[in-house]
Amino acid sequence: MRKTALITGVTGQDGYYLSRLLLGKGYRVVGLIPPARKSSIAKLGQLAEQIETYIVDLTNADWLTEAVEQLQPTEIYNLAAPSFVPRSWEDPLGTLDLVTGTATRLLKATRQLGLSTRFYQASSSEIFGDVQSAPQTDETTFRPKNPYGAAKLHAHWTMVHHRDRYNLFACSGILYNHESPRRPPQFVTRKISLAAASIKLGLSDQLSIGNLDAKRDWGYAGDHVEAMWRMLQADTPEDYVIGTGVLHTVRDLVATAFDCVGLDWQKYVASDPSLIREDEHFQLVADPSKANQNLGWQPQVSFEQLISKMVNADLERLKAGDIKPSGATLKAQTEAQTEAQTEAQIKNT
Ligand code: G4F
Repeated sequence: MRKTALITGVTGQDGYYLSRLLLGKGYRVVGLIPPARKSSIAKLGQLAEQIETYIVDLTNADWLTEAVEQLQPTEIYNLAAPSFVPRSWEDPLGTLDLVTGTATRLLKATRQLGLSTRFYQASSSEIFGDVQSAPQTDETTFRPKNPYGAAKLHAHWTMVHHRDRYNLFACSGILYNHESPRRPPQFVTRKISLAAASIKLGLSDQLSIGNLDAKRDWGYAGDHVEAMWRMLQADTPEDYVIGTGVLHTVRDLVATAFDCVGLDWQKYVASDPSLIREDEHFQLVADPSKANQNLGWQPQVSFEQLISKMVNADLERLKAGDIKPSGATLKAQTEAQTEAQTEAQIKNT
């Protein structure tokens, strides 16, 4: 029988890559979309025609339960989140409700309806926060440092409690940074790829960046969604950290991106102290060996290939006039402007 996958956050980067993967495997894919974001389905481009949408307020338990009852999903992927970490300081409660509340409501609905649906919770390396050891595994102590990380941790424990108490097939993928040409430009990888492409084409002449020494474990979103799916195909529900296991600095990222377009980054990039996040001296890096051993998962796209993919996509889109170049004004943009630009930028990705 054809499997049905229900996805929250379907119009985001991961929603796109996961839907593409599942459609390729013959799934019926249904995206749960809040009424206010109905038009955002267009962000999925041609995939939108193959995905069913179900309009539902994720903060409304009855409505969400009705959706689960009607759709009877084989698998649920709970990806919805306001994923730009600094934003969570502006709306900690809204972040908690969307991240933790949605997970809780979906798990409760699955349990109450007596379904055997398999449940994937999108967790994040932000739950480790101020880590005392590196690399991290799913056994590492959680010490989140921001409302986003705290909300993701609460959702993680809620999932664990439901799994233990009600014997649900539920698991968390604790994902490290994962990027693609569909990443919105407020995230550092895309900010840099767009700037490198804009400067190469003579559309911009500088890039203001935060901490060049900040380090992250950056992987490709297309690889990471494969791990999500594999987690739900396993014999037993378990949690996994998913990352490349390799750390790079923002400086490496800038140098790699500018190298792709044959430019010396030092002529164009300046560090702006107002963009530096406080208290970021920890090393968030995955030990993906459990995912490798149990799921046979390993990243296929290297850091250099990822950055090259992103820079080349931005070059093409800028040449086609599909997106606006980055510029000195980018950092001063309001979030609403950034969002609007993002929608336009990814429409043809
Ligand atoms: O790209 P970022 O904004 O991503 P961040 O905060 O690590 O969060 C992403 O990954 C998490 C782990 O998977 C997710 F949970 C989360 O939802 C999101 O997907 O920043 C990456 C690094 C940080 O260390 C930041 O301080 O880049 C540093 N950085 C340096 N200059 C900058 C900049 N980040 C941004 N956004 N802009 C800068 O100018």
